[in-house]
Amino acid sequence: MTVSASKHVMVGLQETGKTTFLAALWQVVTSNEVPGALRLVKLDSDSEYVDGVHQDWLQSRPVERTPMGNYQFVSMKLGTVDNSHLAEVIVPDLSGELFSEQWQVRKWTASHDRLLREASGLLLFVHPRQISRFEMITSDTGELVSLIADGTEETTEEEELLEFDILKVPTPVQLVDLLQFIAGKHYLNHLNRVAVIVSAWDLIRTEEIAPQAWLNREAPLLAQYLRANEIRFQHRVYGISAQGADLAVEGAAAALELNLITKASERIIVRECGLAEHHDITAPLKWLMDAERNRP
Ligand SMILES: Nc1nc2c(ncn2[C@@H]2O[C@H](COP(=O)(O)OP(=O)(O)OP(=O)(O)O)[C@@H](O)[C@H]2O)c(=O)[nH]1
Ligand SMILES: [Mg+2]
Repeated sequence: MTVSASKHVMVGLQETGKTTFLAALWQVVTSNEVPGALRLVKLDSDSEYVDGVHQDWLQSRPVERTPMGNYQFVSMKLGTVDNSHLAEVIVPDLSGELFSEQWQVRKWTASHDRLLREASGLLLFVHPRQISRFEMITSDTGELVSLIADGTEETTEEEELLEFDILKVPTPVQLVDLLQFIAGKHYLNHLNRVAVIVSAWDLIRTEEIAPQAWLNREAPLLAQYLRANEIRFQHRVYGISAQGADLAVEGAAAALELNLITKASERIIVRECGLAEHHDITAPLKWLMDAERNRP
């Protein structure tokens, strides 16, 4: 039997759905509820943390935010159903603040560096409500730009100049920077697959848009960076609702409805290119593992 040891890292800014994904993943890999999904072979880390977030998830409570400095490693050996392939998946559940801090100070920690040295794939999280966009250049803004260029645009006293705030830079710029950080380090060349997870897909699915098309529209810089750097990073975009519904807005009613679903894994909604919606939240991990299996 082939035993590969691929490691995959979850990255994403604050509150982008990383911990909720982990809780839903735990349900799927331990329950046998989803045909064809990866299953848990062994948990190599303390189960207390993952059990805790899983309990919240099962009871349709939003998981707690991961505090800064809380470096939770969840190390699972997952296998395909026929046992023909096993892979070790280490999913460090890092606080999104760590990534924001990296963006601000332009450094990452030694432990983060060690982790990336061992990883071959990234799960890059984008949350539709947390994405801060660029102002698009419309015909109106185009006119304004030419007025400014001519020097004919006058500023009124009421117009205040805003101080530059690095944390207000649009999310896609921060994510591209994160990928460029990795691409700039030759010793991370083996980290060459990126599964983009558009989380909270329940907020988007009624639009009937494909995840890649959504990324093109909402985060064009990131989509374009990935397209232009296909040789450095292969990528796929997945729309995933790990929670199954919007607990923040729909609250108790949504929780009640989720609790009625007999197989808890069926709360999960996964949308990937060319396939109908399904519940296999291990799909992006299978794709990331595939690169490892195909490595010469
Ligand atoms: N509607 C909806 N909301 C979701 C989903 N997954 C996560 N959320 C919400 O998104 C917010 C952030 O989720 P977390 O899983 O805590 O995100 P995180 O990336 O771990 O956040 P940090 O630990 O703070 O970095 C919470 O309010 C969740 O309830 C989903 O599938 N659907
Ligand atoms: Mg978290």
